[in-house]
Amino acid sequence: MGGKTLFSSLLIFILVTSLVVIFYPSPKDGNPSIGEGYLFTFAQLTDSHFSGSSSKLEGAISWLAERGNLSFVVHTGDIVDNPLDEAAWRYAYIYMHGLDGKCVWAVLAGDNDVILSNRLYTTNFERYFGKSADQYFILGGRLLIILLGLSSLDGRISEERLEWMDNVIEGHKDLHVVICLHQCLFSLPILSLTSVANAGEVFKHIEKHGNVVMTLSGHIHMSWVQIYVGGEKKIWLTSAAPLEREGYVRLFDVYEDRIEVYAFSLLTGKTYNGVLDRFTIWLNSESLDEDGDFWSDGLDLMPTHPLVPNIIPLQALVAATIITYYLKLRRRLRARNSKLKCKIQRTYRNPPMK
Ligand SMILES: [Ca+2]
Repeated sequence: MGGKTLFSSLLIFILVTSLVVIFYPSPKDGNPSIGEGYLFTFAQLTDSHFSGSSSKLEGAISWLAERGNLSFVVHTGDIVDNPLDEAAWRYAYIYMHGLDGKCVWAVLAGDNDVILSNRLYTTNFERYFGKSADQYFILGGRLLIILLGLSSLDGRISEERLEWMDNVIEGHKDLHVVICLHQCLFSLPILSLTSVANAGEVFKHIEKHGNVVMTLSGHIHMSWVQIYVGGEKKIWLTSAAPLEREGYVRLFDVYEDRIEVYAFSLLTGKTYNGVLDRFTIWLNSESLDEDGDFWSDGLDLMPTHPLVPNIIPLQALVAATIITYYLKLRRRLRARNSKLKCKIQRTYRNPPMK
């Protein structure tokens, strides 16, 4: 087998395995049907990032308002693109109030809502959505939802606010806790600067409690899931794709024993079935490897994907084998060519006697 063929085989293998990973099918298709133990549904929108008006936000809110079983809607920040855009704030207010009488709802501040050119502008956010950066809601006697809005230039959550959070959680020990904040608590290698600046401090506070199950964020404009293992219980750290791009709306069906997470876009009519869009959080799970890929949750790059990261060492192993085989083959061919050359030279120096 020639070198070109070997490398072609390697590229094909990497391409095929990568495609298998990307298009790995969800265990279920379409919206989940409501099963036994179902309690209620809540929704998350994030990063609508609009100037002037937004048919995407208006459409998403209208669609949510028509759903009969929705308990709560949270917008996790960057509802507008510019904190000084008065028209955008007026429309944001009108759109969100479309949920009045339908369900409880809340908006928390993101960096685009309150920061412009490295200056803090909270006036419009406070005028249209309230002064307090921190709020909490109790849903169906099951969930405690805590909102930590962005209120400083560096996005840090102060010790005082974290102590407030501790007291709220301490007062609701019987509830499962969901913390909403614009920036993520996890950091990705190329997006490490986008997480909460003092995430370590926040985790120290969260770890004091055994009932925090999930965090909801936006900001990085992509769906992602990581599981933080620490304290008494693991915590699902999630971010949702932005509303501004495809009209992404994330939904959470809450059951007695689990939360089914999925997503839909009214704009494209698309149901999102990827492993980062659709997954199940078991509220009292004892498992240390939720996706069964032999990587424990705390180390797993994608803890909802049963092939990742297994597929990465497999690709590396196949690549290393092919490269080793190619190098050995090349060395052998060179040795053979060298012997042949010597033989020809000897033949030339000692021509056969006539
Ligand atoms: Ca795993």
